[in-house]
Amino acid sequence: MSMLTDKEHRAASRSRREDFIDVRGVCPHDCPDTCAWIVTVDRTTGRAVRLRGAEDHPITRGFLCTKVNHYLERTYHPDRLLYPLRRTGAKGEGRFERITWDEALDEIAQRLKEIIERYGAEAILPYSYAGTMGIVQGQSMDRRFFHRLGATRLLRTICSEAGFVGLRYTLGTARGTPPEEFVHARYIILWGANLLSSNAHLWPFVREAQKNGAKVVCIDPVRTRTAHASDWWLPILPGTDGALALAMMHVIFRDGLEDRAFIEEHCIGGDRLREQVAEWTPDRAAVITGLDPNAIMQLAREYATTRPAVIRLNYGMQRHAGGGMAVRTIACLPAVVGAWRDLGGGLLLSTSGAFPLNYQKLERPDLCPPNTRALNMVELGRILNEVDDPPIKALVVYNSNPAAVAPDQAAVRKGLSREDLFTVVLEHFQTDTADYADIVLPATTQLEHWDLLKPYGHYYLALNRPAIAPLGESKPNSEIFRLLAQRMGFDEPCFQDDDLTIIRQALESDAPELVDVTLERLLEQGFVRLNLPDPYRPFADGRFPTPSGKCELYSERMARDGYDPLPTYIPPNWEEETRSGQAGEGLRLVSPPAHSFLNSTFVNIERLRRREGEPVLWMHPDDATRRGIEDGQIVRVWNERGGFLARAQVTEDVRPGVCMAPSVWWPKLSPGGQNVNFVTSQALADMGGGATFHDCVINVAPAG
Ligand SMILES: Nc1nc2c(c(=O)[nH]1)N[C@H]1C(S)=C(S)[C@@H](COP(=O)(O)OP(=O)(O)OC[C@H]3O[C@@H](n4cnc5c(=O)[nH]c(N)nc54)[C@H](O)[C@@H]3O)O[C@H]1N2
Ligand SMILES: Nc1nc2c(c(=O)[nH]1)N[C@H]1C(S)=C(S)[C@@H](COP(=O)(O)OP(=O)(O)OC[C@H]3O[C@@H](n4cnc5c(=O)[nH]c(N)nc54)[C@H](O)[C@@H]3O)O[C@H]1N2
Ligand code: SF4
Ligand SMILES: [Mo]
Repeated sequence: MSMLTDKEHRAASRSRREDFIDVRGVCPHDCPDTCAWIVTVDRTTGRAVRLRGAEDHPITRGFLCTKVNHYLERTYHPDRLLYPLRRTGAKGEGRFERITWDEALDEIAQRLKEIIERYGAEAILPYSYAGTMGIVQGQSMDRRFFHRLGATRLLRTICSEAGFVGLRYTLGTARGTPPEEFVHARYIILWGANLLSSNAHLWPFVREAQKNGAKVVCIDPVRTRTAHASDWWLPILPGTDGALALAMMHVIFRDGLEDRAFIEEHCIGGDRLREQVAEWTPDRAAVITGLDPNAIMQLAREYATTRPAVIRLNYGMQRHAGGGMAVRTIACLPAVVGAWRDLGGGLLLSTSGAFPLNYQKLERPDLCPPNTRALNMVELGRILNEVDDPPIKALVVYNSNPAAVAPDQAAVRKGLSREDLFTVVLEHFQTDTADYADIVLPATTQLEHWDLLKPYGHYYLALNRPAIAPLGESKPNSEIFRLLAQRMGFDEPCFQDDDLTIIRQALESDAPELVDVTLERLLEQGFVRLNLPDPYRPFADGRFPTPSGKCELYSERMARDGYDPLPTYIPPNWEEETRSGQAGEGLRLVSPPAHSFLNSTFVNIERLRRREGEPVLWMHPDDATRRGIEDGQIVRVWNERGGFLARAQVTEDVRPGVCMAPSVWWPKLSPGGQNVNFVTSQALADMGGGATFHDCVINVAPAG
């Protein structure tokens, strides 16, 4: 790795082996892979000189992705925030002056106290997501602080809530087929999942299965890298996956391909489901999904008759009005065909439900006054502009970049610009969000702090050791909230806990999965597999942790919560907008992860930004021609909420009627200062208050 200058290289080759030390850690990013890594540190300089994937980790298998291979470059980037800053220019302008930590913390504490005095603590809103997925830096001291404060609670829904809730209705938990067991599968459906870009460590297992004769099917409106590497691409219309799954079940029941024994023994509602899907002919689903009815039939038959069969569902397909119900419906498929019986069969959306960490201790929800209000992070624009009684007067942002990633940016920025809003941002870099801050606090990166990481794509818990000292005056989030707690006069002992104590507390649990999972083992080995059977077939003999103990094809709980208790189809919002003519000549837009970025992280790393090029819009030749757009031309994309500029990439790799914008660019590093989230909407999905980023109608025209 060329993290060394020439001079350092010469010094390194002179120095002795014992001058270097390997430190075990783990990638903090919001990615299912949670890779174990090894950092080589030059003891003579204290500098990290090399970063590599752990060879002995069964999922990481010695490699990191395109983005994190450049984590050292990010850590030592000349733009790293190293000192606390106070705003001197207008909000959003980005002019700041250096101040001391004491000045920064005193000012924050004083402003928060004034706001509490005048408006009550609910006028304060924390805003965080998964900039780091670490328990210490994002799910402990911070949560304690805001609970004790009595601040408005944040519903962290922006990514996975709709699908998570839908999955739980059917299976009772977020668990699934372990990634390493995909090698045994003979039929693999990648459903709204671009593995090669966003779940790279599952791919080698899929590839191995494919080499052994498995068929790999990719269901995605876009012919992604992953679709190219698959055997069959089904270019579905966005937000219509539920209809496809219903038609698959129609064919399976009609042709007698269901696993009657599994349904009888381990499911509830088999007969009612059979009746429900009777109307879902492939012809009907074809009109909705834009797929060929014969393809739907073939998919259903192959899926039901090839074993083991596994579905990798990812979160892209649930960012729609009916995203929760679609996941709930697809999650019925493996039970209907009995795929859970087989090693390498089943379904994987998330494994996060398998990690019963001690959240009571970590987050101390008991410190939160009863009935404290909760607001949905997807609606930040609405919250900052419309919520009253009390209005939000202080916003504390950490592990998130809402001025890039939240939908309906015009509303978000109008809110962030409010002169009466006191905003604090904990960051590594001067993001668009940090430009709106009153106070910016420099945070440490994963090389500089302790943490514990719980993956959502496999079953290995991992420990992160700090490898280097904090750069500049940066501090871990945990330390910043400890210091703020002191300033606020919080004297509960939990505000004194240091980071290793927090990690110990996370593991204090009687849950069987955590038996023998201890800090000592983590310190020794770096990562530990949960205490689960090996190999692990989560529902091979049923035992679904639902209220009935069965896979709930029919769900009493859903009926109680106001949903159809049976799988059904909830159309995307774009369908209504298109039908009512409201959308005019509108195209549908999806904006999934760019290969070289991680949400909005890494966009400011030159090497990765160069690789991504510039904001682009993929569109089908038919759609381009109709609008007089040529490949390579700059286009304006807009709807009633706002717009952005992109370079048209005219390609048959996206289905007609759909455009794709790889995301999430920093607005301030984009032409015109706007990104895709100026057109996405704050509308919520059907379940869990989830976001609907890919449920979006746009107009496109050559830029004037
Ligand atoms: N490189 C990279 N990796 C990432 C991320 C990143 O930003 N960059 N983000 C991380 C995060 S936060 C998450 S949540 C995960 C998962 O993030 P996801 O958003 O699930 O990402 P993908 O796996 O790329 O799956 C998205 C795919 O779904 C497709 N899609 C969109 N709408 C639909 C639909 O209605 N139906 C179907 N069938 N497909 C649809 C998109 O075209 C895209 O190819 O990835 C993580 N990994
Ligand atoms: N159009 C569109 N929008 C999307 C999506 C999409 O697919 N399309 N995906 C959505 C999804 S799935 C998600 S999960 C959200 C993600 O949204 P966010 O969770 O906001 O993710 P990032 O954009 O990566 O921003 C994380 C920020 O946290 C900072 N950070 C990282 N580690 C630390 C730390 O230890 N301390 C502090 N203080 N800061 C840290 C990083 O520097 C970075 O600026 O975006 C959503 N937005
Ligand atoms: S972003 Fe994902 S694939 Fe890349 S190193 Fe981190 S965990 Fe691994
Ligand atoms: Mo996400």
